[in-house]
Amino acid sequence: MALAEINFDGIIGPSHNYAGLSLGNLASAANALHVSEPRAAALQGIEKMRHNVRLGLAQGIFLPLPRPNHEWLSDLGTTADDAPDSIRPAAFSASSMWAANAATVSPAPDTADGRCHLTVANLRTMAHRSHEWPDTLSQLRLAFADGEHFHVHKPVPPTFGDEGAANHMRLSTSHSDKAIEVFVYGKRGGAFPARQHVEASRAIARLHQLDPERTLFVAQSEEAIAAGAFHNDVVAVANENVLLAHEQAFEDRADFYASLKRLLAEVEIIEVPASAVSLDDAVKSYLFNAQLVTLPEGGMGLILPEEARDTPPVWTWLEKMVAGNGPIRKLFVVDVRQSMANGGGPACLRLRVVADPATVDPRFIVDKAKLDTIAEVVREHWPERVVPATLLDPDFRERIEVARAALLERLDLGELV
Ligand code: SUG
Repeated sequence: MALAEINFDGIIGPSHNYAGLSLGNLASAANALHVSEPRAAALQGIEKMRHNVRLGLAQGIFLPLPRPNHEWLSDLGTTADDAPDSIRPAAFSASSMWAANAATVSPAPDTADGRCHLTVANLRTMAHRSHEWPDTLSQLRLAFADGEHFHVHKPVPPTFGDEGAANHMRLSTSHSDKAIEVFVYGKRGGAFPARQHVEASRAIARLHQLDPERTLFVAQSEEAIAAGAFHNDVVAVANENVLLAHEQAFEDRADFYASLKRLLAEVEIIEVPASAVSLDDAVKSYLFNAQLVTLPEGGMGLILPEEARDTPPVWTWLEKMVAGNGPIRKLFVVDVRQSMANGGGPACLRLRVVADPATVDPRFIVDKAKLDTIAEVVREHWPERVVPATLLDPDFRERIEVARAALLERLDLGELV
């Protein structure tokens, strides 16, 4: 079986808007009620996927969820017409685009039964994200229906907040080797909520049948959460044997690094000192929300948002790093500004699954031609602009439902209606 890392990107949905829904996510707050551009947003996401396909990386997709979520509104005793202003934007949110929050993934080499385990995230901390999981679960159960190779779990009980792969890292000599799985949780974030609870992480490690000797639970630093790192992937990223992290990402970094070195002799820890890049610049630029990937020709590359190049201390540090003799050899810059304005960078937009692509439902795997098809549907159906009042318009509602249905039809994914 040929295991590969497949990046599943969430296609940015036609209802993409800026509603300022995520306390602790500074970009979401700063852009609240601004004009959004769903069509441009989705095309930016597709262009990022095209870029990665050109690099020779395996690429998958997840489809936008049904919005507005009529079932959720009905459970709340209301409808899209009558919903109070405090609820309506949450029912329309396109937040499932941030696929790094869809699930936590433990690939086959790490689990006792030799299957790849996925637990859908309950996302219980933010109202607009708390109703993603039932539709995400249906999609995961379709994409990874092959029970010989995958086990898709329902969410951990919502008492314990779980935000998926954004708070999980895997370190190993190569993707197909048994890895050290690292779960990063928040204790306190001061004014902001800690969205990942340690009990949720521990439950996932048990459900995924991980080896306790090779599983680490690491607290995120309070100062990182307070600075706007609402997920670990805003201050750290790992790929194979490399960990790239901000000096202030973890509460007890010495202890964490010592454990990693003990468990994985080949680990390379690249720490960005606060004296070179402040936490504020790390959060503003999303330097760590890059996709750190192994390139087919060897070496690793960082796929960064344009904001990283626009932040001088960050770019200076990055250029110096790639000029050295380290494992990260190349920098690539992509434009995902529409997603970034809601606090979602290149890494937020994708869920990494290490598996044999032949075992995944092929409708969720894309190549250049399929991306062209998706772009065609987006150009034809996705709205160009959305302002807060747009969500009140019944024609807009119909339009976004027709848009999603058109995409499902073109991709032969009618089951997801
Ligand atoms: O959960 N933003 C998302 C961004 C998620 C980023 N994901 C990772 N770091 N992996 C969030 O805060 C903003 C929606 C709004 O305000 O309209 C939002 O949900």
